[in-house]
Amino acid sequence: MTSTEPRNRFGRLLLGLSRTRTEMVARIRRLAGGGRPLDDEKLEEIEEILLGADCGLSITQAVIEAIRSGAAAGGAGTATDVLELLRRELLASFPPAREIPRGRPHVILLVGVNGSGKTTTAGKLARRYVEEGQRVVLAAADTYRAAAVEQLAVWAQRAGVEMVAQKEGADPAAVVVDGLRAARARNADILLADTAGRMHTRESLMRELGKIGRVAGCEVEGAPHEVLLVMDACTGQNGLILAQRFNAALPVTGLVVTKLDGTARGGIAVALSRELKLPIRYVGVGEEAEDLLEFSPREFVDGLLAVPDPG
Ligand SMILES: Nc1nc2c(ncn2[C@@H]2O[C@H](COP(=O)(O)OP(=O)(O)O)[C@@H](O)[C@H]2O)c(=O)[nH]1
Ligand SMILES: [Mg+2]
Repeated sequence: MTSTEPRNRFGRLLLGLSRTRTEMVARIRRLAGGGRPLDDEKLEEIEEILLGADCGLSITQAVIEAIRSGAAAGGAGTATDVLELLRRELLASFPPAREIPRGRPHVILLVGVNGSGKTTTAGKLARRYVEEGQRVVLAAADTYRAAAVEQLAVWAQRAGVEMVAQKEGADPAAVVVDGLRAARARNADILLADTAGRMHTRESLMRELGKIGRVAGCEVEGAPHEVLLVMDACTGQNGLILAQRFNAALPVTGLVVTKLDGTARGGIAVALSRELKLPIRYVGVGEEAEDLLEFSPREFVDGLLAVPDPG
């Protein structure tokens, strides 16, 4: 990190969303700027911009309809108007916040497809919770690859938390049970379990997820208290089906949308939350430990639509 990079959380969010913001907001500004009326051709372009940013069909259509009816009522249709409509529509897309049931230990499972960022997120969360003063145990329940355990071990060491693992090929549910028992023995507040990446189309792997959830529930009342589906922001609209399959195997309580820094299609976060009616718990905006931000709809929308820095 260079000394000129913003260190505060909103700064990190702004930085992480810069590609989407540049593509989407800068283009809308150019298009709608100059006070000329928004004719059909321009509306179509705005539609393309929003779809291109992966805002999804329903948000896009709602914004276009709102612009149309505003224009029909004699509205100016300036860039500021368009962005204000977009802001309102994006904000209205998020489901209401839910109460998260607390447990002791509080059990959090990270699930998702390969490479979505589960292990990294587990590490970042471990560190975050430790900084908040919580006692954390990590369970390395990705038993398919030895490298996954090593990767998590690095994070565990950095965060200074205990990690429970078994040998490659072990039953992931057994690792979670071990983790829970260790967490109880240490009087830990939180048990964070990383799991193997799985394709949502593989029935047996999806069943395994259900089993992990069930055994956790047998060990600790109400567990797993949180099942976080970790999704790469580049997943695109495909992510909807994927999420539905995971949710059917083990009810998902929230989303983590990672790699927002690497895409100009950050609208996907809003679209997923809207369509799945699932809250986003965290967003990933980089590879470092600090690059996992607690999600706030207002902050996210502000970060997405913020006026780009001049120069
Ligand atoms: N740029 C960026 N990279 C990320 C983010 N989250 C994870 N990664 C990277 O994505 C790759 C896969 O992450 P990993 O945690 O191993 O995925 P897993 O297979 O789901 O466990 C790694 O190189 C991570 O450093 C993020 O928010 N931003
Ligand atoms: Mg992993």
